[in-house]
Amino acid sequence: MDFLQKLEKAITKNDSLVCVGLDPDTDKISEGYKSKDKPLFEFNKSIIDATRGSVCAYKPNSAFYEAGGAGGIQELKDTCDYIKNTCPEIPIILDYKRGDIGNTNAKYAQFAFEYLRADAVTLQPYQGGKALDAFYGYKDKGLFIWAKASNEDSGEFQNLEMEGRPLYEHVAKAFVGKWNENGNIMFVAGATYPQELKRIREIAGDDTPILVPGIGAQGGDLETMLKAGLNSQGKGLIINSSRGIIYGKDPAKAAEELKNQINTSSQ
Ligand code: NUP
Repeated sequence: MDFLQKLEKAITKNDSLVCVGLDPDTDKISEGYKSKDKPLFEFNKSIIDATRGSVCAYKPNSAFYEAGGAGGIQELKDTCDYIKNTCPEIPIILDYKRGDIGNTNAKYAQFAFEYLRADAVTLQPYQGGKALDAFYGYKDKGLFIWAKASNEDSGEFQNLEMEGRPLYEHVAKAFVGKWNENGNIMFVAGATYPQELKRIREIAGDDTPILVPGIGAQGGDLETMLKAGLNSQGKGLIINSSRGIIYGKDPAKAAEELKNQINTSSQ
């Protein structure tokens, strides 16, 4: 089963477009976890146990694990293995944002897909589509091109006008067309820029999922984002929340509430 099929099945099974971001911060997790041998992994286990029936994907961001050195990488591996063992139907999107020259990309792809067994990764488009060849070789995996970032001032380069349209539109057009031979290219677009999200949806068409971070802690408006990004069937979005769910008093309830809010608004 390829990534898109797996995602579709998870969306249907849990009736959910929610992606929980597994971004455990050693400064933020409670004392009870800090004293454990593998604090990030133990924290993640509790989040996964609480939310696996409410999500369509998990998105660990590699930065939160790399920060801890070798131990952190081990906890990322343990987290991916735990998802594979306890809810193999839920795809893992490794938020990785890699992109380099060809032979280096081959190593990034090997780490994500062969060592961690992630189902999808996020990638940088800046080095051009051809350089990502090593990733295209993994035809069953999902490749999320980071088209429009959620951060303040992400337009500094991404919205620069060239040949009559902003850079992020060139990125979306090239990756959904020229570089999408295997039909596994998707996009990342921040909830904080609904107009840009709308344009990316128009360019990407109905069949391309868009991963949307930026609601919850970053303050993106859910309703506006849904209006801008849903496809004509009221689907096509993977809606991420990390801090807004994992640090709440009751992550299970927070994930369910987000799922229900999305489902109510997208009908
Ligand atoms: O444009 C982006 N904005 C963004 O926040 C692209 C991303 N991949 N992210 C990631 O989504 C970010 O690095 C973090 O892992 C998650 C958002 O987390 P939160 O703001 O919901 O806590």
